[in-house]
Amino acid sequence: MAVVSTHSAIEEHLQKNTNPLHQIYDKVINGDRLSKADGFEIVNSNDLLSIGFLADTARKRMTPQERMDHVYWVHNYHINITNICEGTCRFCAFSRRSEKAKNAYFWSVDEIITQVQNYPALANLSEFHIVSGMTPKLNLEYYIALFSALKTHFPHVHIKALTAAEIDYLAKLEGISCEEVLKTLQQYGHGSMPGGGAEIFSDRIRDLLYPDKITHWEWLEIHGIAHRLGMKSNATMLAGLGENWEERIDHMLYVRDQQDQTGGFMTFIPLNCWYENTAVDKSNALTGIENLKSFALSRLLLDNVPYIKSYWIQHGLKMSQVSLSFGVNDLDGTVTQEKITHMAGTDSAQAVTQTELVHVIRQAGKIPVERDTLYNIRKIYD
Ligand code: V47
Repeated sequence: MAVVSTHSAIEEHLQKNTNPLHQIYDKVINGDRLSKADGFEIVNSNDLLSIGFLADTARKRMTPQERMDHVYWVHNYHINITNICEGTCRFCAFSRRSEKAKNAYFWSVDEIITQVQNYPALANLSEFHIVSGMTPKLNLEYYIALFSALKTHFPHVHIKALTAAEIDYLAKLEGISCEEVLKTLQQYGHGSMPGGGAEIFSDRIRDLLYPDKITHWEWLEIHGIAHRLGMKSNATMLAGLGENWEERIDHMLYVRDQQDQTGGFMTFIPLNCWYENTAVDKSNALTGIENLKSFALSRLLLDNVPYIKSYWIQHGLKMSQVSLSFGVNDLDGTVTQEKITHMAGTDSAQAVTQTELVHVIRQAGKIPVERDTLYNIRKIYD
């Protein structure tokens, strides 16, 4: 009996003119850009294995040969300086309105330095991921002091910090422009920006759940400013807020348009909402299949963003492992000390070890690669 590999069987199936995904297959093979209508075609299909094949083919097309099977993670450490926040986002379980609220906290620079010094794997650390509540005490002067101290004590660690919403807050607090905030912080070691604070780029959902947050135009503009200043950044999409597929597709296309203009996005990260201690209905949660379609769609639409990340803290290590066949090539990191998703009830661990990450990546038939924030390779586990 002839042995037919699953991949060649799927390819044969996609090559048939009668297959609704046939035109998308042609575009992916030719490297042509997919349209919004193509996005709908993909999400309306239940041919999950073909969708995975298309996304993986798109991933391969944009990956240099020598990195073809690489799956990345970074050895990082999260710092959430305070949970006191003036924001009113209804999906947030982390924030506290005032310092008097139960479980409210605010760390001093010295406290943070001591915590990091006590981190057992400090020598291997390559990234600080710093996002926090927005409160007047956390002003530009604080960040200058924090970044200076981090660079003095841990010069080998890259500072990825401050969402666009926090940059906007600091600019308003200090009465200066976002560009001035970024230029100032760059002088003290600010290396790149994380992709948080984007939520879902839909005015409908924003009006319902985060009416006080910066608009999606402002979010994109601030990332554009950072890119023009030579900084790299990431983009997230928080799903499970009651948005529909059109809103998710539009979100991805807004990121793609911005990337065409300023080119500084490294990674796109589809996030999943967790609902404990929030005002969002958990019936909005994405199913497993919707998650896989979302990963695949991100890879297929965002033809100009090099990496797609599954943040295992929110998707779980098992779903993240499967996502590696749906266009994903990054699993984020070791993520010590995460608070935002844990306060909303995620069932993932607080951190994983390198050994666990290497194991799940190898089991997916890929090559585990530890990277730094900017995707320079630190170690290949082949
Ligand atoms: O901006 C808030 C989201 C984000 C909840 O750039 C929630 O490398 C789920 O942006 N359930 C922070 N999510 C996380 C983030 C991120 C994570 C990993 C890597 C990178 C990167 C960025 O978490 C927030 C918000 O969109 N969030 N509340 C919640 N209840």
